[in-house]
Amino acid sequence: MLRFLTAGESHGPGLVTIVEGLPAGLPVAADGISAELARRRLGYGRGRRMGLEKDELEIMGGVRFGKTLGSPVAVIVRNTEWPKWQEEMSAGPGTSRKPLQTPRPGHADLAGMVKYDTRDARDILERASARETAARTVVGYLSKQLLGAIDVQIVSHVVSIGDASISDSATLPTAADQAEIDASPVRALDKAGEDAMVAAIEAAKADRNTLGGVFEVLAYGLPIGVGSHVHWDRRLDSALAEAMMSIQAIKGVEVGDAYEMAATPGSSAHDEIYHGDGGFTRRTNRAGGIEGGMSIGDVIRVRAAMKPISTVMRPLDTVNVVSKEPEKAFRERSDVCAVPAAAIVGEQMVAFALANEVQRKFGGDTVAELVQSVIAYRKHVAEF
Ligand code: EPS
Repeated sequence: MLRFLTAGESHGPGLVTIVEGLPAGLPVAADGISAELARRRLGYGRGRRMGLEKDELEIMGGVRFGKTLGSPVAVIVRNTEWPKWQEEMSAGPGTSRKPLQTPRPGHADLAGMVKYDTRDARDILERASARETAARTVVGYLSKQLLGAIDVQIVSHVVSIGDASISDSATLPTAADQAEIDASPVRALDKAGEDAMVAAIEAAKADRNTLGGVFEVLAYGLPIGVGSHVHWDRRLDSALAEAMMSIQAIKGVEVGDAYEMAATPGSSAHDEIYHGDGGFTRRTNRAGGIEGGMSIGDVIRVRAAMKPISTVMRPLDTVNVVSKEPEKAFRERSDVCAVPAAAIVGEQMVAFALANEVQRKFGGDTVAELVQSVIAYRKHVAEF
C-alpha cells in the first residue's frame, strides 16, 4: 500500500512530504520533481505569488544514486516567500499583529476557527490553502514514475472555466499532447475554447472576481482488472473520487459521462463489447474506463468541478467573530482562477490512486518484480 503525509503551512518555511510503500529501484531525479512543480505554477489567472515562488526542494531520504531504496521518501519544498512571513508565522512564542477575524464565505475559515477554538483565521487558512498541493506534486511525480515503469501514462486538460468551455467535439488528448496542453495559458487543447477561457478570466479579473471550472484527467495503458468489485473501498472509481475530492476547492467528480448516462436509457448508455484480433474491445467509452469498480482496459476518464476561489477582491458579507457585527470578509493576495493548476494536481492525485491500486494488485519490493508481474498478467489478458 502506498501512503503519504504532507506537513507545512502556506507561508511557513516549507512543505514536507513523506511517501511510503514505493518499491526499490524507481528512478528519481530532483529535476523531475522540479519540472512537475513548475507545471503546477503555470496557468493564466494565478496570483503574483506564483511568479515569485521558486519551489526549492531537497530530497531528505529514501533515494540513493537516483533510485528509491524501498524506504520512505521524504522531500522538503521550501517556501521562498518565507523571509517576508517569518514574524507572522514564527514557530517561537508571540502573537499575531493582525489577527484575521472576518471569515471568508466558502473557505475553511469559520468552521476551522470554531473547531480549533481560535479567533485568528490565519491559524486555519495557512493549512487549508492550496499551497499544500505543491507537496502533493512530489507524490504525483513518484506515482507517475511507478506507473511509467508499466507504461501507464496520465494527462490532464481543462474543460471549462466559468461559462467558457472547449467544444463538445474536441478530441480527447493523449500523453503526446502534454507539451502542447502545458503551453496553453489555460491548459486546453481546443483553440476556440482556450480563447474563450482566457477572455473569461480577463473579465473576472476586471470585475475583481474569481472563477472556477472543470478539468479532466485521463489515464492510458492501465490493464483490465485494476480495482475490485468485492468491497466498497477497493473500487477504483471510489478511490479516484476520493483522490479528486481531496483537492482544495473541488466540489464534484464525474467518472466518464456519468451525468449524461443518468439521463440516457440503459439500451444506449453502456459500452457494448466486441472481440477481434486485439481481444475484447469497445466502440465507446461512456463508463470512463471503469465497470464494477475495475478498470476495463480502456482510457480512464475522470472530471472534477472546482468552485471559484473564495478569496474575492469584492469581499462577501460575513460577521466579525469577536464583535459579532456584520462586516466584509478579509482580503488576501490570491488567484483569479486556479483551474489550470488544479488540473495538474488532479494528475498527481489520480496518479497516486492508480499507483496505489497497481501496487496492491501487482506488488513487489522492487520495480523489477512489479514489471515482471505486470508482464505475466498482460500475457494472461491476451490469452483470455
Ligand atoms: C492561495 C493563495 C495564494 C496562492 C496560493 C494559494 O497565495 P498567497 O496568498 O501567498 O498569494 O498563490 O497558491 C500557492 C502558493 C501555490 O503554490 O499554489 C490560497 O489561499 O489557497
